[in-house]
Amino acid sequence: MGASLLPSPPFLAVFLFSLVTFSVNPEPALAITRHYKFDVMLQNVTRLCHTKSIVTVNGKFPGPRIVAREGDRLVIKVVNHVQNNISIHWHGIRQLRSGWADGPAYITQCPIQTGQSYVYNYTIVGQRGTLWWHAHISWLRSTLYGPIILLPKRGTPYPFAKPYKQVPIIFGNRL
Ligand SMILES: [Cu+2]
Repeated sequence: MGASLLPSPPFLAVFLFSLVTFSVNPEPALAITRHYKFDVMLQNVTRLCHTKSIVTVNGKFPGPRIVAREGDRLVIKVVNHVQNNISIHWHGIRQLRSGWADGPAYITQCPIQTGQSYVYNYTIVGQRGTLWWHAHISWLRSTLYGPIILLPKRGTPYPFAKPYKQVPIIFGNRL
């Protein structure tokens, strides 16, 4: 009598599996992993009729933009091809359980040495908007930087009217 009120074992197993799966990862199909490669290298750059060899990411100044949606995982391999030790800080990103990916050299990581690489791996949680990344060691931050654009989840509106167009504007040092 009392036993007939209990759910059958297979039903209970499916229910518990769903409960555990969806409480750990509520939207498994929506978030993706985005891969980037940052080659830190010297590059001749001309500004205001003046050419100078500077440290860049992928030969670009300002550096490449990172684009992700809220909930996405970012996997960014940084390879150091210059003579200086480097690290990259993902400015404003909340590093939840990924503090080792934050980037300040000698604080959360050893700097990446010449010829070495490091893979930054973190997830965007509860953030959208435009942030930036930059070198977090010595004077290298003066030329190593670029935008991080965090879009809302698919189907989630901006907390304001949807912009017609977006153009990141980055202020930096004159070379
Ligand atoms: Cu910063």
